[in-house]
Parts: sequence; C-alpha cells; structure tokens
Amino acid sequence: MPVNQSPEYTKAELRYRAATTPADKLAGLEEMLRMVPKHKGSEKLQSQLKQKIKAAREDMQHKKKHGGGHRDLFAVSKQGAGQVTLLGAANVGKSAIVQALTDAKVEVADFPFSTHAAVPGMAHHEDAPIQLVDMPPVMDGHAQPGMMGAYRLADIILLVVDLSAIDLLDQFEQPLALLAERHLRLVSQAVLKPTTDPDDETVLLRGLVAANKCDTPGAMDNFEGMKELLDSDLTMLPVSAETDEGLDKLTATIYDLLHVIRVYSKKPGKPPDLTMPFIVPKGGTVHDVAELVHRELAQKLKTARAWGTGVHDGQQVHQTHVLSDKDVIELHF
Ligand SMILES: Nc1nc2c(ncn2[C@@H]2O[C@H](COP(=O)(O)OP(=O)(O)OP(=O)(O)O)[C@@H](O)[C@H]2O)c(=O)[nH]1
Ligand SMILES: [Mg+2]
Repeated sequence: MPVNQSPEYTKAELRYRAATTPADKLAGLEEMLRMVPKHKGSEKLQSQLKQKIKAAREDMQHKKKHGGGHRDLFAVSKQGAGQVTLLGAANVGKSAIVQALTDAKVEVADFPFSTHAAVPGMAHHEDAPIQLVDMPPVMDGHAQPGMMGAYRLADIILLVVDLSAIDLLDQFEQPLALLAERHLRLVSQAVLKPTTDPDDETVLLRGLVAANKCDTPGAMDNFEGMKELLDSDLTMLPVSAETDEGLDKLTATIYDLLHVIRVYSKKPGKPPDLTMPFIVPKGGTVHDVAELVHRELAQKLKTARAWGTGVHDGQQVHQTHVLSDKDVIELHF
C-alpha cells in the first residue's frame, strides 16, 4: 500500500538526502521515523527506516573510533516546540542572546571565537519552550566541518548581526552566502510544504534576523539603513542582549514562525494541567495530542471533549478534530 506522507515527513526526507555527515544522516532518519504515519500500510517503510538508523549509528560509532567524532560537536537533539539555531559572525552577541533568554552556560566574551561547540538552552514564549542553540561563528565565509549540517536540521535559523559593527552588511550577506553554497536558503514564511527550487535543489529553511546591540549609539539609524539597503523579506528585529530590549518580541516572532500550537490536557472531573502544554504542528488533531499523551493508548481513544476555539465548553469531538492554540482536551481511552 502506498504511504501518504505528511509535509513534515517529506521535509525530513529532503534534509536526510542533503545530509553530508553520519550525524546529520542519523538525525534526518530519526526525524523521518518520527514523522511517518503509524499504521499497517507504513510498516515496511518503518522497518526500512529502522534498519537505516541502525546502519547510520554504526557508521557514526565507526567514525568516532577513527577520529571523525568532532562533527558530533554540533549535533543537538531537539527539545521543546522547535530548534532555533543561531548563525552569525564572531562577536555579534549570539552567546549573549542565548544567555539572556535561557539558563544555558555559555561563554560571552569581547573577543571572537569564544564559542567552540553547539550549546543548547531553553527559552520560552509564555509557557511554550523553545530550544535555542548557540553556535561558533562563521567567519570570512567559512564554518567548521559539521556546522552546516546542524543548520540544515534546525527548525529555524536565527541570523544575528551587530548593529554597532562597520561591516554590518557583510555580517548579513556572508552567512547567507555560506548557506547558499550548501544549497540552503532562508525564507521568511513558514515552509509548510517542503519546497525546493526545481533549478538548483535549494532547500528552503525558515529564518529571521536578530539585529543585536540596538542599545549602542546610532544603532537604530544603522538598523533602518540596513533594512533599506538589503531589501530582504526576512523579518528583522532590533534587540539588545544587554538591556533585553526586543527579546520578548523575538521569542514571540519565533513562536509564530514555528507554526505549532499548545494544547493542555485534563482528566475527567479535574481542572486542566496548565503546567506543561503538549506541542503539535498547526493543523494538529485530537489524535495527534493523544499520541503524545500515550502512544499505545492513542489507538484506543474512545471519545474526547474539548474547550477552546470553535467548540462549546466540553463539547464532544472526534479524534480528527483540528485543535487551536491553547485548547484544552479531555481524553477518554
Ligand atoms: N552593547 C552591547 N553589547 C553586547 C550585546 N550583546 C553582546 N554584547 C557584547 O558583545 C561581545 C560579544 O558577545 P558574544 O555573545 O560573546 O558574541 P558571539 O557572537 O557569541 O561571539 P563568538 O562566540 O565569538 O562567535 C561581548 O563583549 C558582549 O558583552 C548587546 O546587546 N549590547
Ligand atoms: Mg559565542
């Protein structure tokens, strides 16, 4: 039976095919397995994926033993509503942004190349966790081996530039040129369907720009000048990791771009558990959330009730009911 693939699956597959290191390949395959619809018709595909994952793991272990392990410096397993990987020249304040928004132990310093590996931390938009990944700089159009693979696997790339720097335009253009060399292009819209340019096989990744150090003298003039000169349709937000200005707007914008929703679950007769939202892609259904609550039991879901957008409080809904951000559901297995 042919398997109808979701856009997420196809996107994972595109990333897998573009992967150049064992770590990227493995991450791509794992994502494909997560995204494959779990039913009888896809069993063959699932088992093929599992075999490939096994082979990719062995390949990685082989590389580690034989000195290729440095590439794993940049492999970060995804957590939260999405992975946002920072990209930018040295000293622009990537680590300072991660430090301001998360509890991660990062190195902020007034000299270049203070960051050597990928360092993840958890930021929040309201109660939605968003994973930020600090990265070493790209410089003169170069990145360390393995770094580009990490960008390929990110849900969103956050390009950071320094509004007090004289080479502001280069800081914008050089990292994008580096991505282009690897057939990656940042786009401002959520790429709901995996899209490649038919001419050059370019993979489109969601991206936005944090124009940092907006607290420095003349920064806002530089910001306006940069926007005018670049004529890019990427969202650009002035921020300061030093004063926190613009950081709330940044996380809110990232959350929107992730195209996910939060759903809370409640037990019958109890108030909803508002401490931990379940995160599903926009368009997610009651069944999708049930899978997150309990993978095996999800198949046995009998009824569900929903509170929130487009339903009467406690209305009985089918498992194909499409949920909205901040809905509450009660699952009866
Ligand atoms: N005024 C001001 N200074 C900042 C801001 N953000 C970072 N800095 C300073 O800029 C310098 C570089 O910051 P980092 O966060 O280490 O920069 P980075 O981009 O991580 O640098 P690498 O790891 O070398 O790529 C430090 O001295 C920071 O204190 C800001 O918003 N305003
Ligand atoms: Mg740094």
